[in-house]
Amino acid sequence: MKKVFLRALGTVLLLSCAYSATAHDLMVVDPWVRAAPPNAPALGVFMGLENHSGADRSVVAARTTLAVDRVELHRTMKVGEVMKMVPQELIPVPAHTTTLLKPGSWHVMLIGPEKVPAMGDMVQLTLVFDDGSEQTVEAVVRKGKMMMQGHDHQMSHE
Ligand SMILES: [Cu+2]
Repeated sequence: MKKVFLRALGTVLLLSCAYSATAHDLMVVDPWVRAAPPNAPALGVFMGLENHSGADRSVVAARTTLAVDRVELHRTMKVGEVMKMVPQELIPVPAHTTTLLKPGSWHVMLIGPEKVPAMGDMVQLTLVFDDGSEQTVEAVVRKGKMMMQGHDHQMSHE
């Protein structure tokens, strides 16, 4: 009798875990688009991705309501001797960690905007995750911080 109860309890716990995983265990924090000149060929989108769940997640695609040629997942990394933006299949967000999308690192790239949005405009961005879930956020257009330390330091280093 006790065994049956425990098994039932286990099922309930499993179900509740599965259920909570579909809620917002993955939080998008402070999404923003780097302000760019009107003729910019591409726009960088940055944010924090907080995974509060015990499951590894990844961003596998992104789309926007802004008129653009395409949206790509990028990572700025060293290729040979130079820093380059390299298209990525996914942006990993391991369990219980935060992946920071920031200048000089991971980012979403909006390529070929028909019209570059102005400072203060909101750009709607939908992130698609590997489990099929999606999240839509409004990213504000603002000036990119001049990063004197951290990643951009490496860029000017070599
Ligand atoms: Cu890029």
